Amino acid sequence: MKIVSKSVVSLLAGVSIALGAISTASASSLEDVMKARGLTQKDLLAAAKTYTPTGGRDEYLAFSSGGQSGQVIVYGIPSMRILKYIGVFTPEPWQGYGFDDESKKVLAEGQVNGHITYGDTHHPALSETNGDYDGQYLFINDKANPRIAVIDLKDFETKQIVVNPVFKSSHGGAFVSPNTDYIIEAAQYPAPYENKFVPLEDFNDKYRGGMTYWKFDRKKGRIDPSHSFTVMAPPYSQDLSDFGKRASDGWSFTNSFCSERYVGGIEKGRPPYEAGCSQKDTDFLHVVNWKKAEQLVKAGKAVKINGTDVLPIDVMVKNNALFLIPESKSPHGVDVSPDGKYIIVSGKLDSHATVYSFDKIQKAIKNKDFEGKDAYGIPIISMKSAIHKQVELGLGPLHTQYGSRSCVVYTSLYVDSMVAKWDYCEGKVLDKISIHYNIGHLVTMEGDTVSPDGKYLVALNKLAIDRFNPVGPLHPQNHQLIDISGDKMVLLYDMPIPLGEPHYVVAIRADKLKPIVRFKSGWNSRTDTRSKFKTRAGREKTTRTCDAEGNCRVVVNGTTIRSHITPETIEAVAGDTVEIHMTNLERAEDETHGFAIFAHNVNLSLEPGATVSATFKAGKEGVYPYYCTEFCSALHLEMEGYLLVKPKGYKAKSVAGKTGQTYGKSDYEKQVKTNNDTQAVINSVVGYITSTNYKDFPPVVALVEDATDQLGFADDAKKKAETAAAKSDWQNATLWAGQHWQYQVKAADIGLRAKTYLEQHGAKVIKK
Ligand code: K7E
Ligand code: CUA
Repeated sequence: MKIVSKSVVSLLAGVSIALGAISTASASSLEDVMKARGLTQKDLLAAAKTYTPTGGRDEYLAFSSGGQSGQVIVYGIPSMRILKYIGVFTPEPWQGYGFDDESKKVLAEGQVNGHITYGDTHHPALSETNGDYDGQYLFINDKANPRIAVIDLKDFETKQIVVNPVFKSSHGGAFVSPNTDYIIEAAQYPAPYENKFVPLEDFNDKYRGGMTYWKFDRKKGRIDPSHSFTVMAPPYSQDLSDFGKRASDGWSFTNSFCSERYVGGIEKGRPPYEAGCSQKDTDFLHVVNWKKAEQLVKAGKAVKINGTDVLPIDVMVKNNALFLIPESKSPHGVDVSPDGKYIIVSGKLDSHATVYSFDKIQKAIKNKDFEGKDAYGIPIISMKSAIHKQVELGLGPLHTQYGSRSCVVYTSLYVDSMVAKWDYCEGKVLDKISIHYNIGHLVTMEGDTVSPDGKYLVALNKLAIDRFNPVGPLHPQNHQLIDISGDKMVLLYDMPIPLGEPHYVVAIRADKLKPIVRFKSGWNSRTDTRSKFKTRAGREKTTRTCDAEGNCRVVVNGTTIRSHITPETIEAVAGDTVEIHMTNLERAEDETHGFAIFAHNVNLSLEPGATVSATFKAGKEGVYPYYCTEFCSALHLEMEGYLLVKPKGYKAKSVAGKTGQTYGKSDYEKQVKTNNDTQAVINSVVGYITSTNYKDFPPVVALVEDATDQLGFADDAKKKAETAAAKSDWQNATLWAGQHWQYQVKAADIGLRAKTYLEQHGAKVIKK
């Protein structure tokens, strides 16, 4: 290929250098590197199991709670490379989340008390079909301000946040029923359902716990609060939950701590919560027939509290829909086996894990084999009647995940800082591995579904202590990747998580996810509808209208495309409300533009196809530059403009534009020469691409479409240049010829990307 334009050469040089470097041999041998870095054969083997060469993909994607960051972290397994932070309960500037009007609405609908800007996320849950992940939706709870968020995995964006109408905190959520009919959210700290003051002396009578069953409308992809309901529970601190599946479908399980109903108050001389809440040897596992509860709500047996349906305890008891079973001291995890026949509960203050048999529970219910009732009249099934096995695992067992082989499970041991692999059918420990340090949850691949894959386990460790370079007193968390494909567990990799305390992670086979690469044109991604502010190329406009009281509104319908923002100036008068609606006209993969304005907290992310809005008050007169925040092209820095806020009553002196440079005929001719040379480069690239079977490569087809668009714009600019030249208007002729060249460069850049892709993916030349 003959490269003729110097500027194009420098612009495109990077591509060929990168290609040339691939074959350059490393200066040192593997042995040298091992010696220099002090690596063992075992390290190399671990590295080979996680290392993912450039362009490689992960087998699984993990969705991690972002803890107090109120976000979700997405990373690949086994590479442990972070791919995305999804803004959920907290504004996330890069994605424009909480900055554009569309996402502000999502956050506002999920608002508690008007000013909450964080969430304490604990448990992400993937949507399921027949108990298996289907890759469509992700849900996550906020413990601090009891809420559930819905994230659509088509675009990895938060679509909805619902606020629990009766709880004042929530922990045992989000977990989904096998067909995602419901998402459970259990309370944690008991509180009155009504939003008013109730003294702690009334704790036993007026404070309540409970389980909310949020109805999910899959067709709309949203939770339907009007068909959701809450099962009231005693003021025990409900903790984790899980839905029954297969054998136990229709039931759900929620454990609890502090069934002592202890109320602390050290400032009044009372022993603290931690003492009062761990005195009894057992707490209660709540067993709920949610399908029965659903019928009771439909039959009008619920009462309305704060506008939501609540099933009182006595209604649940009378209809055989709520039972308790004792469980070991301060339990934490509750995890239903893939076949639904067993429920494993661990007690933080007990060295055992307890395996309950669903079959035995049902028998006890049928035979009314109860050891008594609690203070609220709920029948208690005796532990003895419900237990399949109790297994001594080690200190501080918490959470359990299932493996691919039947009867094999993995349980985290918080106090021991270990993972125990054990057989819950036979009740014996198979293997243990040390982790670093103090593990909370753990995740195996698709480990909470009806068909776990096993393969890898990630230990979600609360403390990192000495594992990483020190970065001050606040340490990252440590997610450790463990190979569980063999009999012995093998530690492979430490990944620091520097964004809050993730409690739980779910991991799905990557090929189940089918995210889009661009939005339909003019898309409002938060409502999943065409935005009414969608603007086409050439239809950009700015209007200013005032009402009778003299309140004025500037409405901008603008667009972005490499490398300009239309309009390039926005004029307003001090005190105006400004509404900016930007449509990104790009169709090319990964061509996102940003839009930020000085001093107005306007910061948008415009993914290809998206229409995004910002409404703000232009309060003070002044000059406010705006620009594109994504390095989108060689002329990204020139993607700029001005918001001019004029003082009231300002009169312009002249309408003519000013410029610092004038151009003559020779400038125009020089530019035309450059353009012709560039066209030769483009023609040669186009010649190569069209000689191949490029249509077999969808990413290349998309690039070719994009390049064709750019060349269309180029033609338009060329005509404008020629019209100006015909009138000897060399100033405009030169500038439009320059614009012509801009489009050519973009087309050439895209063409070369396509060419590189074809060469690297073995495209065949099919015509000469
Ligand atoms: Cu931290 Cu599931 Cu909230 Cu256990 S939870 S660790
Ligand atoms: Cu668009 Cu930078």
